[in-house]
Amino acid sequence: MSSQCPFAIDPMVSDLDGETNRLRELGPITRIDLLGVPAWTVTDHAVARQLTTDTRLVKDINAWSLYADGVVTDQWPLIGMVLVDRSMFSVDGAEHRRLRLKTSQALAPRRLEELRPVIEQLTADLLDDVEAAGADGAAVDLKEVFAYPLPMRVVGDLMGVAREDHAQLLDWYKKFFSVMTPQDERLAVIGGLDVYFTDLVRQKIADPADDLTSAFVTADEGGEPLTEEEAIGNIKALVAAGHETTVSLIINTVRALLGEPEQLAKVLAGDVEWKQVIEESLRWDGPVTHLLMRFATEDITVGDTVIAKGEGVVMSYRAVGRDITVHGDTADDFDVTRSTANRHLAFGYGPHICPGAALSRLEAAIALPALFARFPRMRLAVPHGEIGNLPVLTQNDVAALPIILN
Ligand code: STR
Repeated sequence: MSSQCPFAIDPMVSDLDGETNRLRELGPITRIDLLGVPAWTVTDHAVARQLTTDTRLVKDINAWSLYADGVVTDQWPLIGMVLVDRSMFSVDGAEHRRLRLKTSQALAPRRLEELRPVIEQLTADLLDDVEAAGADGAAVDLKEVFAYPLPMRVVGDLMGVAREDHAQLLDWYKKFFSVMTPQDERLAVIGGLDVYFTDLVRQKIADPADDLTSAFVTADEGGEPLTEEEAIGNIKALVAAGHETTVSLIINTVRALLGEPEQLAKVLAGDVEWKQVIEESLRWDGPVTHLLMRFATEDITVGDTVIAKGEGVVMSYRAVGRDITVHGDTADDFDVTRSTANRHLAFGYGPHICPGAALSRLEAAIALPALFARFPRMRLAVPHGEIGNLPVLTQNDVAALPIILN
């Protein structure tokens, strides 16, 4: 290993801002320890752009020496983040473009306009649930009641996942992401997801419907269908990515605004656009803390650092969003009027840039104004500083957001 004492990422996420600052101080690319496993991480905007477009870094886990040599096994708590089926998330080059094509078509901004009324209705229904839960001044956990179900319903409809299965899926994914889940239980969850999505893909092969899963397995002008394994890999990636991250985008934005009443007032007065608020939230408190992982197929020199062939590289997108060379000395502040807000890499960069970016922005742009319009006197039920994160190392997951409606 290239460095003796890599910086250990705190699995309990007890001080995310402090950790982000320390990572940035360690340099543009630095050694970290991920629950006992060493890797490089990138904390710098320019280096992140450079390395997410460098074809010498690949997503295929077989290029990782620690995995190939049997040092990293299924006993590592983060194994599920890197050992995934063949899909658009784990393949590069021309095959990656083939695996991603139908998804980028289905999630193109123009196609998404058809979803707008659906998302508006889902939002209105969930706001009824919030109102019922918060009647008589009771504290409501806005995450659980509002932010959590919305993206799952949207991605579920898109992929053809039945509504009655959402509770089971959400429970599985909570266990999947939490570092506190005992490893045997996590592996059972991964097995359960595999059986679930295998059955779903087989059912769509037998009886295609109007959803993206069916599109994966149906031949059309776009060419050959994906294989069963590829379709399963893609749907797993899309359901996981499509719900967990957007929950955080919505809830972290609410948290930020409730902590800055003057900024919230500007937004509610129409002086700042929601679009701008959402970009600043993505930059400053985005859903993804550390994105695992790419692997070097040859030695790669970055400044005075050499990433050796076979080593793993993480993107610390939260640290990247705080880069002062891009966002200036106030990079650590949430500021809805910031002119550089949209220069974040919260959706990644390069060929693997999030294909769902426009969908998540659309969901947030519908959910947030509707929430504040319905409950304009909404306030936190606990002091702002008491709102902590779940023990999830890779994601920026607020534990709960208890609010009083008026
Ligand atoms: C979860 C487990 C699985 O079966 C497939 C995937 C692939 C896509 C991954 C997903 C994972 C975890 C969350 C990710 C998502 C892509 C985007 C999302 C990393 C490993 C983010 O949090 C950015």
